[in-house]
Amino acid sequence: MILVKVPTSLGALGEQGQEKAPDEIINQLNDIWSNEQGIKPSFEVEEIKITDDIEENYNILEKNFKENSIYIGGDHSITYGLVKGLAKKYKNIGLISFDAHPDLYHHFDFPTHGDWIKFLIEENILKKENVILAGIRNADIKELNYIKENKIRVFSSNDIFRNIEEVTEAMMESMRKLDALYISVDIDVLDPSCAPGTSYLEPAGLTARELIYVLQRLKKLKNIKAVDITEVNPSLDINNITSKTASKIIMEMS
Ligand SMILES: [Mn+2]
Repeated sequence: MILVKVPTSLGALGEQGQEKAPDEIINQLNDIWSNEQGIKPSFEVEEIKITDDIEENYNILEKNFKENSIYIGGDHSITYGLVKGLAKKYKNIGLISFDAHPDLYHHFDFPTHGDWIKFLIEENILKKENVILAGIRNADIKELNYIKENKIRVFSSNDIFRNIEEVTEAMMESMRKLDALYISVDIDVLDPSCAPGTSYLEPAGLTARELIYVLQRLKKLKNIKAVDITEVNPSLDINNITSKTASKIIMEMS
């Protein structure tokens, strides 16, 4: 598996620390001896060189997108450029975003970590019917209206808690037939007890076990082309819990 470091916090609008995550997460990988299938995957590590121009970075990410890679952010805005890269190679693409937030809140003229999904939809890079938001539990009213108007599929944290099997099955069913699938994980989809090292702590999230269970099932889909893990912030972490959890997610998805 190719691990691609994307060390940036530019899309987080002034927050800092996410740029330190790739090295820390890769460091923690050394402590995991095997994944839960009893396999020790081998990794090749690459890095996308980021500039201090956020819009230029999206072009760089799009141009450097490679299939069968796990991208390690960085703030969640990196997914915008990477999905554009995937969209250049495949026609009908899907996105499952695991996140406490919908990331549909429009801020400025360029995508940020709070609205990148809205940009992808409005720019016709991603069809709204091919988007699933998973783990949502704190949305702005404007975002909720957008979700309703555009009939975007949401499986909230509570939906996953109550019906993890059915929800996972439904995700797989709707994504199975697409040409390519992108899975994006914002670490704040997890409960703060499992991932304290992130900027927007949202109580009552998924446990690490619930997320890993869903991801292990999704991994069976043959059309997954890329995965990313974003918003880990080592500056806010406690005993490396968050970067360790992110490493485990990478192991299970490799
Ligand atoms: Mn989030």
